[in-house]
Amino acid sequence: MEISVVSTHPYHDQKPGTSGLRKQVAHFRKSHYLENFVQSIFDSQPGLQGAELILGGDGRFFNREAIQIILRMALANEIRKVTVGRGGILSTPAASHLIRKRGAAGGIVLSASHNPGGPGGDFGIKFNVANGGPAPESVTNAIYAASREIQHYRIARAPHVDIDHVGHTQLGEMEIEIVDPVADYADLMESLFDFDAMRALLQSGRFQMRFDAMHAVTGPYAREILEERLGAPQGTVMRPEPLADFGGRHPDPNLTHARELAELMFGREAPDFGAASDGDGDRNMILGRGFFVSPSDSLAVLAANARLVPAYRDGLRGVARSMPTSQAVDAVAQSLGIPCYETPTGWKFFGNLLDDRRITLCGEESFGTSSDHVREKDGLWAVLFWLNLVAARGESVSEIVRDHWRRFGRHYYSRHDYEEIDSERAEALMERVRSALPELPGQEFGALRIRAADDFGYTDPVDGSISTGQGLRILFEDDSRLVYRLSGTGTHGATLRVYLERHETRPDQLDQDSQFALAPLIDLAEQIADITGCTGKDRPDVIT
Ligand code: VG1
Ligand code: CO
Repeated sequence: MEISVVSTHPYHDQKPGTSGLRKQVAHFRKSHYLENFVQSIFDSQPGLQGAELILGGDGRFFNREAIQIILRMALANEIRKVTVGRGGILSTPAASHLIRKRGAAGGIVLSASHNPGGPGGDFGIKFNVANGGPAPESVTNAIYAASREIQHYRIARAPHVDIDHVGHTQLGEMEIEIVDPVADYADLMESLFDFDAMRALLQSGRFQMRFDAMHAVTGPYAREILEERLGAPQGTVMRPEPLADFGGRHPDPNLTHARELAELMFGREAPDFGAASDGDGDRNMILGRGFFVSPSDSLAVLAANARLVPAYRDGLRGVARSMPTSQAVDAVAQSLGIPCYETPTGWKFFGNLLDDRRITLCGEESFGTSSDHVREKDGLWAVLFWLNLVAARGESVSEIVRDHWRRFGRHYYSRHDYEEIDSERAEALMERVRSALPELPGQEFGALRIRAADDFGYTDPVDGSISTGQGLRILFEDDSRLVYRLSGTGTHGATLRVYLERHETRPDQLDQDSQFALAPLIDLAEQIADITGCTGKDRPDVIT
């Protein structure tokens, strides 16, 4: 097949963020924009030549078009084989699993996660390496460097590839295999959890659940696993069909965007268990009847109860959390006598710890949790873990969490997001707080006394790589924390994230509203950073 070498010019904005390159669809459709980035992956990763690549996405607008382009570029760049999820569908954790299972050299996942989709929405592309995990910074930096120098890309003149039927085809020299996107992943889940106990729970007639797939990628996965393999009634999965625009909503599993589920779970006829996942299937929200499980608490509860799940029966080697995630899991690790690592935000920082077998579970406050079964966060895995716990303990979600708080105390936690702020103003705010850090230790604000303040940096204990500028931390003597960070996934201006945490052990103080329990810290966050003055916003856009 004829190969074209097309002249192009570098774009200078192709630096991957927290999780891949994310831009508005219109931006991705600029001439050669997608092609430049894909060629930069191939140019900077010579190990892909002659090897297998996994390809799929969350089904959002432009997914199918991008897959056709990438297939023709893969052929022109001498990839031996591309394995594609049928219909172009692969959730992020399913892609991670396929890379590992097939021994592929890497994978390309087309997703902008929880960002809205459609012609006016966002698109994204992530490259995962041979361990199944997101490319580490050394790799994303190499891709970025290649994108700044690119002069040509290679693409084959090839016919349109049918990606809607399972099977093998040949595109010139390259093999293409279209696979069922769900089967391998569902088998993996079945190998980890006690499906018999979960099936008995779901079919007992005294337990009801709902899963909101948000018209995103997890619909087919949740139907197969929950409704087919576990026998939950039809209709357990809400909004199950993946849509190119997610039905016009943000596929973001929180109480705002999973509105119907939230209304159901906090209503009079609430089911026992509710859950949701995001655009690409790597996030999870867990709800009990009238009860929201904070993602940081969720990680801690899973760690404390891991031995109740077949895959983790022998216990955990260690755990890790991203820096802004609450210290609830640290308390569990301490009681289990296992190490707890603190990494920068983003799943790529867990990869080495998992590969080096230092940790078994890890998670982030942003509704992300997973284990060593893949190298990505995994939404449905977390939902199944919770179902397994509920089945094994015979207790409700809220009973399990309240019992946890009684044992370990409660880490009141909240994240306040200020979205679409002017980038220069956001940088200025961060710079002002950064320069005030040295003065802060020792200062007192009411009952809060600052113990330390720094700009978080991380040295990877496995390969010694260093990542700096990962968030401004203010630590208090009572272990409360305040963190300021700018998002690395947005596509409109800057998003300021303020993370707030306070540990409470008094038994009669464990059931407060988080915003109320954190009020003094919330005031202090404003006082230190003058958020209102800088952003013109007197309240956050999103509170989780
Ligand atoms: C956010 C979250 C982070 C997560 C990342 C990717 O990043 O805070 O914890 O790893 O999204 O998740 P940021 O830089 O915007 O804070 V996903 O599900 O969007 O791939
Ligand atoms: Co996601």
